Parts: sequence; structure tokens; C-alpha cells
Amino acid sequence: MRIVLLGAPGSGKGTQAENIVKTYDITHLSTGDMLRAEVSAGTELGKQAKAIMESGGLVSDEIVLGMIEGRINAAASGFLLDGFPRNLAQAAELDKMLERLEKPLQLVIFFDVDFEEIVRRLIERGQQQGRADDNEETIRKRLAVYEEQTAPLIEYYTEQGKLQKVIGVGDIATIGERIKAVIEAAK
Ligand code: B4P
Repeated sequence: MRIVLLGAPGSGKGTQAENIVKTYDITHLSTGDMLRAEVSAGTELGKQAKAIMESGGLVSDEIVLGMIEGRINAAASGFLLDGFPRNLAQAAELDKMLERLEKPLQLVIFFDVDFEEIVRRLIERGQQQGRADDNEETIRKRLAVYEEQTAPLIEYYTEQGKLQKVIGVGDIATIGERIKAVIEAAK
């Protein structure tokens, strides 16, 4: 399976991704996790990304595309993209990349969650895990960036006939069942 998880920060993509990749035995590709690993390893790329991430902005397309291409190539049994693409330029590059590989996307799952719930979740995560970008000011900025740059992907993938919406509010297991139903229908 070749799947994209689309949704605002804190909509549950990372949480649900863990179960999906286990169930379907596909590779989990989270650009957020990759960037955080670069930051904590103190690499040159991580140094460039750190301040942007802490301010709630998007890291440059060049950096993100450079990180993801080889990993998509290597994911022979399928992949789950989590947090990528995040704007129209990334989506267009992804389409080109997958066309070259003759492995087009099959499904885009959009997590529908209201912003009030998102702010509540991320503030709670900030208190529990201390992630630098989970404070109220940065969360507002991330949501504004999402609305401006990422939300247009809903229409982009709807036009391609690949988008399925899942209500992302409720308990984690129930949302997991909704997602499973959507994946089974797309197989
Ligand atoms: P990400 O790591 O993608 O950060 P995120 O969007 O906050 O994570 P996610 O949405 O997966 O969190 P989840 O719902 O699982 O990106 C971080 C930064 O990296 C970006 O701001 C950007 O700077 C950079 N970046 C990443 N990708 C990029 C790209 N492609 N281009 C440019 N820049 C990029 O979890 C949220 C919380 O909700 C958790 O605490 C979880 O426990 C909780 N939760 C989940 N489901 C729940 C439920 N059903 N009910 C209650 N709580 C729930």
C-alpha cells in the first residue's frame, strides 16, 4: 500500500501511523521524526531545521525532499507518509517521483479534527513531553501555516479521486477502526 496521512498538526497522524504500519507491514516515513532525529544528532541539516521548527514554520522543500526520496525508493513493500507532503510544491514533486517509480499513491486519509481539540492535545503533549514546538504561541503559528499551505492539499487530492475523510475525534482505537475500513476499501 502507498498511503498519505493528511491533517493538521496534532490531528493524530503520528499516533495512528504506528498501528497502520504494523497491521499492513509497510514503511513509516514521518518527516517530523526524521527532522527531530537530525536536530538531536546535531547534524548540519538539523542545525538549519531547528529554529524553523521551534518557530512553527515549515522547513525548506529542498531539505525535506532530499530526506524523503531515497527512503521512498527503498520502501519496496509500500509506505505510509506521515507529515509529508505539507504544501502543493511537495505534493507535485511527490507525484513526479512516484510516476518515475511507477508506484502512484493509492490513498490519502484526511484527519478531520477541530482546532480547539488540537490546541488542547498539543498543550497537553507539551506539558508531558516538553517538545519545543508544543507551546501555545507556536501551536497557533503551526495551525496558521497549516491553513495556508497544507489545507489546499485536500482539494488537490480530492480532484485526483484519492482523498478519504476520517473523523479524527474520539478514542484512538475507534479512529483506528475507521482508518482500517477506509484502507480495506481502497485495497
Ligand atoms: P510533525 O512531527 O509532523 O508534527 P505534528 O504535525 O505536530 O505531529 P502529529 O500530527 O503527527 O502529532 P499527533 O497527531 O500524532 O512536524 C513537526 C515540524 O517539523 C513541523 O512544524 C515542521 O517545522 C517540520 N516538518 C515536518 N514535516 C515537514 C514537511 N513535509 N515540510 C516542511 N516542514 C516539515 O499527536 C498529537 C498529540 O495528540 C499526541 O500527544 C497524541 O497523544 C494526541 N492524540 C492523538 N490522537 C488522539 C485522540 N484520538 N484523542 C486525544 N489525543 C490524541
